[in-house]
Amino acid sequence: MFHRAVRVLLQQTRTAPEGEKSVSIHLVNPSESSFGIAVITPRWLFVLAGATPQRFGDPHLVDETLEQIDPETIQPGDVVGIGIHTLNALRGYEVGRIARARGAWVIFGGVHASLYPNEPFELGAAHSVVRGDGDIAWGQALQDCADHRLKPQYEGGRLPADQFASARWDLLPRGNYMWGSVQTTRGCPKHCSFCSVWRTDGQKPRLRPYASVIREVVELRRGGIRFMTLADDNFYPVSLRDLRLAREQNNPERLANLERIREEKFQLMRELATVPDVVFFTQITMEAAEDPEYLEAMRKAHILGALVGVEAVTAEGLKAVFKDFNLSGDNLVQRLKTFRQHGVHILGSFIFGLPTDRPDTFRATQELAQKADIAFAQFVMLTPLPGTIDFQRWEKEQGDDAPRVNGIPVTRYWLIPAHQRPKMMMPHPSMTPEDLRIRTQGVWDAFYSLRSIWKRSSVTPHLRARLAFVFVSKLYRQMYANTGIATDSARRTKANRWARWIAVPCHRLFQAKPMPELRISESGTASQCAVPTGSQSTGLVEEIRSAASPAA
Ligand code: B12
Ligand code: SF4
Repeated sequence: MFHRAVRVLLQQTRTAPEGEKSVSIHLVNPSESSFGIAVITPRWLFVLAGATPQRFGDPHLVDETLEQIDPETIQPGDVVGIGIHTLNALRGYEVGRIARARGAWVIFGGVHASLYPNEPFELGAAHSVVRGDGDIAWGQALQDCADHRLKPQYEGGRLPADQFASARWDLLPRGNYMWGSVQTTRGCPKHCSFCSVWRTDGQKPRLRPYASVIREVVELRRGGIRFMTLADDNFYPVSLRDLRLAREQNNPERLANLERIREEKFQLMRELATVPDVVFFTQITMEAAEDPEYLEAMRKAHILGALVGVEAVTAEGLKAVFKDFNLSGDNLVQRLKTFRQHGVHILGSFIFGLPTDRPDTFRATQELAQKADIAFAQFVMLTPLPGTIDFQRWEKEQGDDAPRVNGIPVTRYWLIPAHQRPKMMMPHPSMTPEDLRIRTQGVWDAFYSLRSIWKRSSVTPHLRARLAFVFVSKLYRQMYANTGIATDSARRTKANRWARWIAVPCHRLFQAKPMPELRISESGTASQCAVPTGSQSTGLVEEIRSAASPAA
């Protein structure tokens, strides 16, 4: 609390250049639940801090997954930027109303505000909404606000990757996060029916110049963050199949483009491999298992874990979500095992509630998850997320007769308070929502029983790592399963308390000694945006061990 007060004071006393009114900029990541410690840094907060023009001073960053905003910190004339995705939009609107009542300018952004730009005005007391990428539009909105000509809407669009703002990791509060997050690519060429990424971020992968990625990674590691997630939608944007098809279609232009993207990924991984004492985690499609060269490069780059969207274990289920590039049955087990054989541990993501699911799907999924040697798993209930094909279809089916809770149609379920929100939105042909919920909870229980976790933890090299594995498994389960699926508020509160309690030892296990001696070489600084394709690693990272060289 004391540290927070000092931080706020420091930020408020930082004055703007003469002639400009000194206002504070606040960026708020809304959350209903606060745990004191969070697993992954909400990247957008630090990126928008990086996108905030210097003349406005350092923004005051509030991540409500740590602690909720103190309204007293907002003064009349301040600007409050709120980033929302669908599931935290309701709290975001509450924060917007609080900020406006304090006399602040309220600007919304993020995936949900981009999809529903009117909602923040209707419910969140917004003055303005930024749609799409905020890296440049945020600075424009701030300047317009200072010039008293703030527009109601800004179109951030999809920026080319060399215009992505870098995160301001110097503003990262020490000791609150277990994992940092660095994005290397936006966009995904696939088109899964339950996912909005390919529609909002586009199907053309936008790869950041590797030098700017490495600079962020080094900065985080220097500050003592050893574990980092590469927050890409899909770390394998070009598959061997894509290359083969381009060759077969005799399309040299496409082939050259795909080969360039692939080479840029290898270049990045060669550079990541030079960073000492780090562990990365990413999200990847299952197709990567067909590509041993790629998996080997991942291992060398210290990418030791990846979320793989398995979604369904049957061919019919995969077809239902437009993901028939995935495998099913024994082939699926083999594919998932391949990652592990190359030293990449898997967090398998499974969806329950597909129309093709039957009561025996739950047990089959649980057995497959155990058989495939995956380290972690999440079992999510099919939720139609705005911007997806599933949502469009479902909304159309519901028409004007959608069931309502407190007068709110379920097709706007994110506006229903969490404790009253139906757990299963899309009706299933043979199972009731409660049936689906109980069976899903049962699979979480079985996969995360202490006995199963302990057995899986044997993949770790030593006792400390094994303990970390156990704690993280339990934390993951508490944060995502119990709070997400539980219906009654007592269970949610208990799960939150548990998560808070486990988060403390977990965090200690993830802490690492800072490495101030890490530097980026001159060549790295000089080659900022250029990506020399086909070249070997230029070795941007230098570890300067000499006591004589002061930390920069
Ligand atoms: C990494 C990631 C995670 C990680 C880390 C989350 C974290 N702490 O940051 C993990 C795995 C934990 C996670 C969890 C979840 N995630 Co997630 N996640 C992502 C992913 C792949 C990248 C997010 C990221 O860091 N992007 C980099 C930043 C810089 O980009 P950005 O957030 O889009 O911000 C830019 C703009 O939107 C804009 N902007 C954002 N905020 C603001 C605010 C203002 C004021 C302005 C001006 C602009 C602005 O400017 C930014 C810079 O251009 C996205 C996919 C995606 N492409 O965004 C999904 C995504 C955001 N996740 C999604 C979902 C659904 C979830 C979960 C609900 C899944 C679940 N069932 O549990 C949970 C929710 C957890 C939570 N409470 O936040 C959905 C959200 C869809 C929606 N309609 O809301 C996405 C879009 C993926 C998808 N499949 O559709 N996620
Ligand atoms: S689920 Fe994954 S593979 Fe499918 S479109 Fe979304 S990001 Fe791409």
